[in-house]
Amino acid sequence: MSLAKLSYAERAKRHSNASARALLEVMERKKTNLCVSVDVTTKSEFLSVVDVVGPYICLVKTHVDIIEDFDHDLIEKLRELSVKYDFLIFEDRKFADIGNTVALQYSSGVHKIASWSHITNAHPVPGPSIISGLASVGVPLGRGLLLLAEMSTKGSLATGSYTEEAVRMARANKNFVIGFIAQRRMDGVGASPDESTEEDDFLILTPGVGLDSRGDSMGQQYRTPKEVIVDSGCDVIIVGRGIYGKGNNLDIQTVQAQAERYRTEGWNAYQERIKGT
Ligand code: S5P
Repeated sequence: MSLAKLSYAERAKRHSNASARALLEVMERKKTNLCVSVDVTTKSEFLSVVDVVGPYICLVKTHVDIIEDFDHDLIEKLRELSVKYDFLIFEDRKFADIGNTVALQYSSGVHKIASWSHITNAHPVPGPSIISGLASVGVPLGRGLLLLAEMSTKGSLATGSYTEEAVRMARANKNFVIGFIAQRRMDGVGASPDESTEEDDFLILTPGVGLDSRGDSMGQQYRTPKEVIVDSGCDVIIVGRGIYGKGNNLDIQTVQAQAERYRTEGWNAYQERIKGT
């Protein structure tokens, strides 16, 4: 049976990585597979969005380098909110350099990502050394890594043999790589015919999700939660502008209503998937 048919709770029990287990557990506990991507540029907007979407999400995705007044007080407040509302934190850093450099970018600098972000991600483009570099920092802290096996944008180069190689790199590093940023399940992708991959439980976190639009003017492409969770077997929907909007004026009531709407759509789709035969 494909692991896509198992409940998040059952998968949590079987998973060996602490951050993957914690994510699956919180998804089951809060009945949500919604990750909100909070791509706003000030601390106050960031914290008001997180405060209002907190009850509906399993994960907050950050781009801390776009916050103009970033400081560690923001991280402290984000941590407090993550405890108050019970969600995990994912810094969408998209590391892409040699092992030594990414280890420093992950542990040090202004942001000290590894100290607060349960999950981060990396492009597989440099090859396996990017995983060993990041693992030297992340494994002792119980962190998890996602590889960008595919992207949501028009004309993405992350296809075919590149995607297959990303999955092979993940299989060789299951102590740290917990899954993929991808548009579909990766079961068996890139495996040789005699290789057994049935027990691999890679989480699929999927951006490019929108209910009211099919894309933006800069190459982003959107699919619905049902297309992503039921048709493509992904686990977590990542939603940004579909929830916090596009303009400069945040309307907090709309943000809350949209978070509730995406949470319901995502959870219903998941239930349809695990009940389906
Ligand atoms: O392929 C990708 C990978 C990522 S992580 N496509 C993406 O859009 N993302 C991220 O998801 C992107 O950096 C942004 O933070 C979010 C999508 O935002 P939205 O406003 O289009 O929903």
